[in-house]
Amino acid sequence: MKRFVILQFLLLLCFLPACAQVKRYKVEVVKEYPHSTDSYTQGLFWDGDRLIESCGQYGSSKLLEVELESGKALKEKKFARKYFMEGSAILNDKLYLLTWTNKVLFVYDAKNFEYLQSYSYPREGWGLTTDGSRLIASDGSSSLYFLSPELKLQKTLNVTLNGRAMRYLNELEWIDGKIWANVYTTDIILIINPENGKVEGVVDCEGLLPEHLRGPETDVLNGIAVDGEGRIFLTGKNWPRLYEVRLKEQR
Ligand SMILES: [Ca+2]
Repeated sequence: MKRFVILQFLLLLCFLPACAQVKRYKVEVVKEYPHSTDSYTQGLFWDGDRLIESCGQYGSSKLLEVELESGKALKEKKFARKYFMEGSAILNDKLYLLTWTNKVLFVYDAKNFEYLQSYSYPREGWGLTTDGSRLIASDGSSSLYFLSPELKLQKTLNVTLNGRAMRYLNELEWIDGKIWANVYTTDIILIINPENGKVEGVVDCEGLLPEHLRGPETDVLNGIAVDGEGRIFLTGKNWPRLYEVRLKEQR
């Protein structure tokens, strides 16, 4: 699948110059921080001055509050082996945490990670973010699902680039009125218009984690977070680094 997805993107990128409304970006590293190679990143976001990360895999799924400068966990909640945790987001002081195929979404107290409740969840859980009033979830397809805080489906958004459905949408982040989405198995992040689902920008992060920092455990780019000052942070599954980046538009 990986080869097919990359090929799909290479083809699309070739045609992008003819499509003026889709902007192309690369990323420039502003600053780098340590990131735990034991963290299979599925969700990453800021809650005020707290950096929150949810991590997957059976047997090592966890929810973390991370100290940016050291990469160390300030708070950690581990989960039973049967759960594979996915994306997470905080809305109205509640932390929502998706599971991949367990068909359940857990809700915790945002401050102390104490369990509050759970909802049955009909889709696969991949990425999660919020626009401040609704949750926005991905499930690995080209659709994004807008949910009320009580998990009622309010809108389904089909994401397209030049008219073609963009599958494998993964970790999400609401940045400046747009939805940013990692595309699973690629170094690509899409910037999506939340009204019509059109991709307005393609961010190529190839080379962000240099070869000499890659090991056998290093997995794909996944993890986008923006802080209150608009600084953007990216990492990947089991990456040894978390990067603050800025976009560089390609002409
Ligand atoms: Ca995120």
